[in-house]
Amino acid sequence: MEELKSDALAEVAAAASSAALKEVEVRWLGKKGRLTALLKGLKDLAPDERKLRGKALNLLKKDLVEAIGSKGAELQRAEVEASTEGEWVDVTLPGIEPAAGGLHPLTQVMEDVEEVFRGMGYHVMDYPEAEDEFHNFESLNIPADHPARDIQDTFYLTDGNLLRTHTSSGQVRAMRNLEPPFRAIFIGRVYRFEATDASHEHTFHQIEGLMIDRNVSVAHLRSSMTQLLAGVFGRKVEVRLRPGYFPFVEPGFELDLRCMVCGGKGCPVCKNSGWVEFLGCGLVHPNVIRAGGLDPSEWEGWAFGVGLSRLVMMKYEIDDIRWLMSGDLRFLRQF
Ligand code: FA5
Repeated sequence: MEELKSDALAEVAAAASSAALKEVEVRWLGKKGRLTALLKGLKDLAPDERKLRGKALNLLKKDLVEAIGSKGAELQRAEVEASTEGEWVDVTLPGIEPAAGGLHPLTQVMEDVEEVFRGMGYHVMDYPEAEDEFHNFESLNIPADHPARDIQDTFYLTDGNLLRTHTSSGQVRAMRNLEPPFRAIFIGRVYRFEATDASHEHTFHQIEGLMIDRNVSVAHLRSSMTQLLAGVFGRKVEVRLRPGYFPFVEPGFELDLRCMVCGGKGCPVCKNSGWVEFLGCGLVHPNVIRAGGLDPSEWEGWAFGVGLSRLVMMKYEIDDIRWLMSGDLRFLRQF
């Protein structure tokens, strides 16, 4: 029995790998293993001897199972250590930069414009994109038979409302919401059912400015326009003012900007004229003041509406307005 035990334990001790140990286990404890055979043979012995040998064999089996268990753990530890010995981490390697998004150029310029006007004491308001005819047209002195109401220019909704065609739709809302005198801007998306080209989109952004006070003049309007342009472009820009007709202002003007995409030489953005139509403005028509619930003999005002999309184009020299709403990452990654 002692010899058997020392044989078995010697084999366990000599096993150099988990696989070799497994073989030792099979050789002794497997179905046809040495110890298994001895245990099976017990049944042929006389009862007294069976009892004696059975006890000794079971003790041997217990010792062997224990020895195999602890040798197995030891071998496994060594094997894991050996397999990771050649592996290492270089903590000085530069990391992988996570992909980060950025603000759309329209949003960036929108925020710049808001800051310029907040600094001058303007309220920044937000009005609905889905509007009713009253706010988009009637209240602005645009009667039902005016061409701007033509079904071809306006996207009508099935419920009889429409997608605002300009931010001027907020003028009467502002007059009814704010206590005069006040100055406010409202920025947002507007929609027109029109053919697109390098400078025209069906969906674009405008900034509306509105000031209501006593004794308002065109000089106030001009100086605010100049401040807007200086604040947004941060450099001197060339502009020209010409008379313009909008039913909701009197007098009305249109302001053009020297095309910054081509420097005035002529390109598809300015349609080879060297100038880009940039904003409409004027003194608020008395009918609009009245629609806003104010007395036009006491209150006057001026208003302007800028094409924000065109402003972004001029600022970054973008040669086609359709890039702005394209969602094209090759374009957006440049900002
Ligand atoms: C208006 O929308 C008036 N509501 C502006 C206004 C406000 C006048 C307050 C007086 C007082 P107009 O349709 O011209 O006007 O558009 C104003 C500006 O929006 C234009 O000067 C131009 O810069 C821009 N714009 C007009 N149509 C488009 C278009 N399809 N795509 C891109 N920008 C456009």
